[in-house]
Amino acid sequence: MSLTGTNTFNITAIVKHFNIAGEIAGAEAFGNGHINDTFWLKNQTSGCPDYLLQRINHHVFKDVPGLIENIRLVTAYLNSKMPGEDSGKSQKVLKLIDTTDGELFHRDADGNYWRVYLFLAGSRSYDIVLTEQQAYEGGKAFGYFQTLLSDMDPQQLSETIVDFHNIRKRLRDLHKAIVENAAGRVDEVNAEIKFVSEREKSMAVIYDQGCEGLLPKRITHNDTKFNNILFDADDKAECVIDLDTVMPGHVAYDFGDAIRTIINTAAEDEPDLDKIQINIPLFKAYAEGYINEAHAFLTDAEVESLFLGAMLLPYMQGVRFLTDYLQGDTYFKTAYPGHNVVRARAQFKLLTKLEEQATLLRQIIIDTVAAHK
Ligand code: ADP
Ligand code: GN1
Ligand code: MG
Repeated sequence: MSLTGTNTFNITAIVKHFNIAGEIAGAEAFGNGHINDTFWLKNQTSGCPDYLLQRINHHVFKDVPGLIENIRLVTAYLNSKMPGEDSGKSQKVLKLIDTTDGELFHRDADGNYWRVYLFLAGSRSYDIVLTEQQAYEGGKAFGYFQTLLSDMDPQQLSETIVDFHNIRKRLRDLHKAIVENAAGRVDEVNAEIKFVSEREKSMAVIYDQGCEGLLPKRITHNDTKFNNILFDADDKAECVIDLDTVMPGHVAYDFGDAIRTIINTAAEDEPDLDKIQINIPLFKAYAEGYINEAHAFLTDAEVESLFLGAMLLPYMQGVRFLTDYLQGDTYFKTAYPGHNVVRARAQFKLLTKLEEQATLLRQIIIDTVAAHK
């Protein structure tokens, strides 16, 4: 087996634990995810599929068996609701491969957790959205995903990361990181800390409305970064991936995180802040795709919350990157020492741009929903 960028893991030994068809020719480090380690397993036996091997980050996901059980339940539910391919509406559902012990993950002697998915051949994901069609398709994909899960009981799923989108908790974590100053970096980020403080009160609305029972908890994806959708060769959304955070949540978070990664003309970690502009046609296209699918189940309060989600998610993501920077880069994978603060600054610049266009963005959502009444 040829191993490219696979680090020190004994991939050959790990792969033996899974019920894989054919012979794997090699493994290659794959994808741009910030959390898990992903490897593309290439099959050398004709007629047998490729696979995707992942080491699940168990420092981030403390209960891996619970996480895998969530994915098993959600993928089974999606499969039971997905119409046949001839309906023209079908998307693919991620397929977990079982182990020779009949489990859906393998724990190795070093305590690492591994899982294998069927590799969706010929698909691609986008870190930066290029066309309105991609944005529209992305909106449809996440809207459809939520729609299919809208009558599944959220109580069935465990919280794979507690308080994941709780902005009050994220701000408490930031304040603690400032006080502790573990990496000695606080003095470098006074401007960013001020930016965060100025917006603290206005950003808690969704969380507070959720606590008051004004916004329903549904089964949501919670990591709707655009590269968590796979597209086919015709740029049709083929599959929603990265299901580790599928758990009870609010739709505004999914809307906001997708917008965060769609509307930005530059990369999430763009160091040149002048390159960070917003692309409003892509916002409109995503909103149309999403609302076309989801309008039937959204409450009025949820519709109102979508705009707030679009403002909150870049803010919360900036807070998370900043906190990780202050704590010494222990959560997100980084490529260089200042990576997390560059990411935080890029998110705050994006938020500034969104604030400038707030009235227009809110109106686009209102108009899109009104078209369905
Ligand atoms: P992370 O949690 O680290 O972001 P993901 O599950 O999103 O990990 O996977 C990382 C990347 O691997 C994705 O962005 C996508 O490009 C690719 N990928 C994930 N699942 C599949 C799959 N089943 N088939 C093909 N490519 C995939
Ligand atoms: C992480 O795993 P990935 O790269 O799709 C993170 C998201 C962040 C994102 C920022 C479990 O997503 O919450 O929004 O990085 N996932 C987790 O790029 O923390
Ligand atoms: Mg991902």
